[in-house]
Amino acid sequence: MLTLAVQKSGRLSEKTMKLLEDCGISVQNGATAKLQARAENFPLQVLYLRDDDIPECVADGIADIGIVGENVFLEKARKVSIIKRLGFSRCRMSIAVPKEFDYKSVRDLDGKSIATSYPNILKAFLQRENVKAEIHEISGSVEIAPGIGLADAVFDIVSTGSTLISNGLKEVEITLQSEAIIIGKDTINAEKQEIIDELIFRIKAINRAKKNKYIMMNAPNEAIPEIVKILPGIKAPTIVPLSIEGWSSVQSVIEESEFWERIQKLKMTGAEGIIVVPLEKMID
Ligand code: PRT
Ligand code: ZN
Repeated sequence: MLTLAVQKSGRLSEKTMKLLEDCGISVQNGATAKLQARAENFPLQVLYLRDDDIPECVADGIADIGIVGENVFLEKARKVSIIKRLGFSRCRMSIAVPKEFDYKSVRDLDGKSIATSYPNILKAFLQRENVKAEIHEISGSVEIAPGIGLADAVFDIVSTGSTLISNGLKEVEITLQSEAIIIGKDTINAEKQEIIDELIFRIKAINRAKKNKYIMMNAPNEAIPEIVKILPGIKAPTIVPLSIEGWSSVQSVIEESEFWERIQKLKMTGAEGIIVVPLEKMID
């Protein structure tokens, strides 16, 4: 049995639960569950915690792995490592100053005070940049600090940037990009490692499917050699004869990023009735 620590309720919880569901793991949701819940069809127990407690819980062995924002993982700096990047809850950590502040470079922060809930990440950044600024740690509503005279600048999570703007601030330094990650200890027993491997295998299949689409079209047989060149597919496209003489149905998998460019080329070959459908899972 593997123990996974996840955020009980917050910006990570919905996508975390959706990920488990997509992996075919049914477990009671954090909103209704108590501290822990056992998955019905997978050797997994889920602990619902505040995100700030997850790195420590994993480091202490209370949970074997955890899902947290990279920002929290870096701030807490526990003896745990990144097992898998998950690509959701993306955000950045930035320094922002009042919009009337004539900011030219990081040197302008020398001698200033910066309010943050992430003192360790900020400290590392200031050291790297050789800036001597005072760090003012506060636990929430960081963005109001300059307005009430508590600090000259802020260091906080930014997603759309609208919170900064509505508080009269402008983003001047992006110090890191963050996404949800799975963290774990470096040493884990073989039985648990096997469960982690199975979980990662399923996550990869889901992520691969998200990046690809299944494409089907009808084409005159003489256009097929050209279409095959445009659509390499996983191995090679599937070609099935249609009931109309001289026509076939061509089916393949295409990467989302190449999608529009290839569609235009396919149309030029004489392909018709092009249908594109999302994929759910894709196994190597
Ligand atoms: O209760 P608990 O301690 O578990 O949760 P929490 O309140 O500490 O964290 P939560 O749920 O707010 O965020 C969890 C994680 O989501 C963070 O650690 C980040 O990794 C990630 N994340 C992604 C974000 C955002 N996007 C985000 N926009 N976390 C916070 N925000 C805040 C940001 O600080 C700003 O004040 O949302 C506000 C709106 O952002 P803008 O830029 O879109 O206006
Ligand atoms: Zn938190």
